[in-house]
Amino acid sequence: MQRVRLFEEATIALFHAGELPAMVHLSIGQEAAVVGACLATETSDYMTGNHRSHGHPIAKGANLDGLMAELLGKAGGVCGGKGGSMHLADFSVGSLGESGIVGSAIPVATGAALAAQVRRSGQVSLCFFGDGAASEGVLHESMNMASIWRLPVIYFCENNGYAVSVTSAESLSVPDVAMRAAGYSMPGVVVDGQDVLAVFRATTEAVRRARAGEGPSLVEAKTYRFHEHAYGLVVPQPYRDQQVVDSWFDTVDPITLFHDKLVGWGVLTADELRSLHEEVKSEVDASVEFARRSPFPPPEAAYTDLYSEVTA
Ligand SMILES: Cc1ncc(C[n+]2csc(CCOP(=O)(O)OP(=O)(O)O)c2C)c(N)n1
Ligand SMILES: [Mg+2]
Repeated sequence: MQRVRLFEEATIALFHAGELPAMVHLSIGQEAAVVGACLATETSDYMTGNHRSHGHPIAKGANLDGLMAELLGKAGGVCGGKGGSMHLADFSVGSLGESGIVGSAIPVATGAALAAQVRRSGQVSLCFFGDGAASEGVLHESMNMASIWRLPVIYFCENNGYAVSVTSAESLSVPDVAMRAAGYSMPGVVVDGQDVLAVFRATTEAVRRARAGEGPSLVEAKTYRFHEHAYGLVVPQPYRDQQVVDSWFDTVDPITLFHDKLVGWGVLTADELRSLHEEVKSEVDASVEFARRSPFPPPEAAYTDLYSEVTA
């Protein structure tokens, strides 16, 4: 969770320094949902994200250097600098990719689950999406097919309460996205998205089910987006009380909540947590330096990676 948080805080600094070629969608506040879910999978399992997905490959184990260089559009980036913040993919950790088109990775994750089933590889596919995407047709078509074919997929909704400025109460026909699982004969559970262990437990059960051939599940983590929809974006109409949002850092910060638990249980001391923080900070700083040193891709690179190489 610290890796995700500090990586994203570094992107805020890069944005202000004018080094970031685009806006970034931050998952600050949502780290427990991101990390708790990924921890329930193996590195070899598949994962897809969305536009708010720096944390997903990080939690899946991706090296920070390649991710940071990708955000700066550099050749050393995990996609050669051609994808940027919203199109990270790192096959080495099962991260199949993300996209700025809301909902577009949902059928990709479903297809990956079908491939795993056909190959009997034992892999599962973890599919992240938001509350806004939960009302797109593509999720419903995917869940229907996954249920009929008992595909090993975990549909994981990070319900942060908003799709840009539209509240989930305004856009959802049901109080919980998880209720929609009933329409596709799969379990649907709501979990406290600020509690990393609760998310881990709920996702672990969904992963167990998927691996046992029992089919897909839907997990909904109720969480909070602490920053604006995209950092640097100004939404002309105020849609939430900034004082309330600011108070979330004191009341529902998943890192502070887990920190307090670990200290309370005597698992780690506050000093040990501070040095962990410093260790991660150095790792993130090193990734920024790596990204800065990496060159931009040459113009000819525009003509490569256009088609996949089909291997036997
Ligand atoms: C198909 C599509 N429709 C609309 C948009 C514009 N858009 C970008 S992010 C977003 C909101 C997505 O909300 P949600 O799924 O809840 O994810 P969150 O941003 O809250 O993480 C919208 C409408 C888009 N990029 N793609
Ligand atoms: Mg949302």
